[in-house]
Amino acid sequence: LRPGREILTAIKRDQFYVVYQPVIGAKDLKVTGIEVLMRWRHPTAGEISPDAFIHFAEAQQLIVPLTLHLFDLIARDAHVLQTLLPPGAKMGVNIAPGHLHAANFLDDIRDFAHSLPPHHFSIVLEITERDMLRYTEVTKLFESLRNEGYEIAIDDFGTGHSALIYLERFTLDYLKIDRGFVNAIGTETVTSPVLDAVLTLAKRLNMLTVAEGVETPEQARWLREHGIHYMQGYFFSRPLTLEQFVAWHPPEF
Ligand code: G
Ligand code: G
Ligand code: G
Ligand code: MN
Ligand code: NA
Repeated sequence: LRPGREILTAIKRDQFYVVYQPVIGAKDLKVTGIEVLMRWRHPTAGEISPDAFIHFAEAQQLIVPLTLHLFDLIARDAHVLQTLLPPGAKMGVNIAPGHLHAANFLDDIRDFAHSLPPHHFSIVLEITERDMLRYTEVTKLFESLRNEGYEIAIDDFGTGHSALIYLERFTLDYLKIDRGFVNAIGTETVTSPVLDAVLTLAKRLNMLTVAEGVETPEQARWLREHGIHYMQGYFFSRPLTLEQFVAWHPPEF
């Protein structure tokens, strides 16, 4: 299998599909939005990991057509998603650096926004911390995006390098705390001082916090007691196909 060469074919043959992971408000435990994740089911190779195909798409200069295809897939589902999510629901989409730097990025996001039912979804662009190093020249773009009402999340926070300087340089809306931190709650030590400090830092920067990879009720409780704003993870729900999302009910606490 040569994933790069096959990406365009796979788009044409409708081999990509999307899954949605609910994001839960920490106060009322209601669904406030979703993160959209892309999947590729290859007819012979089976499920191909997004880490692999996103990497290949970037290397082959195909990340823009692939992400535009993702936007089309979301638009197809949007009328159903609208019935499952409250007005103002956040829709988190992962953005690869190769797309963010493309000349048409802002237009692509506007087109995507216009393809959705009006006034229902609020688009959150998830940009990984490890990519932040390459973003010194995107201050203006971030400003334009935020002025037009799009929100920006720093994804996988805690896994990259030299990220703190970027928190001062850019105004960002959400800090998504990598699941590595969440995993450590209640295991390594009784307290989680680094995670505690990260939450305090986010508060000082006026950023909202999202905990990723919440797998147990103990983790959810710790996070809520320490002021997390939003949570997502297997405890609440795995990423779901649209069909599965329609049938899904949040866990009882
Ligand atoms: O293999 P797994 O159990 O993770 O599949 C989860 C769901 O993904 C199933 O409900 C299946 O219908 C859906 N799915 C798998 N491949 C495709 C695909 O190519 N297109 C769409 N739309 N859904 C798919
Ligand atoms: O989706 P998990 O289920 O396996 O995702 C693995 C990695 O792939 C994560 O880092 C996730 O952000 C990334 N990923 C999943 N879907 C997309 C997508 O549509 N675009 C980009 N750029 N990355 C994605
Ligand atoms: O990098 P990003 O945060 O966009 O990717 C999210 C990844 O985390 C996806 O691969 C998704 O399937 C995975 N994920 C979501 N919830 C959980 C969880 O509770 N535990 C684990 N181990 N992975 C999760
Ligand atoms: Mn993400
Ligand atoms: Na993440």
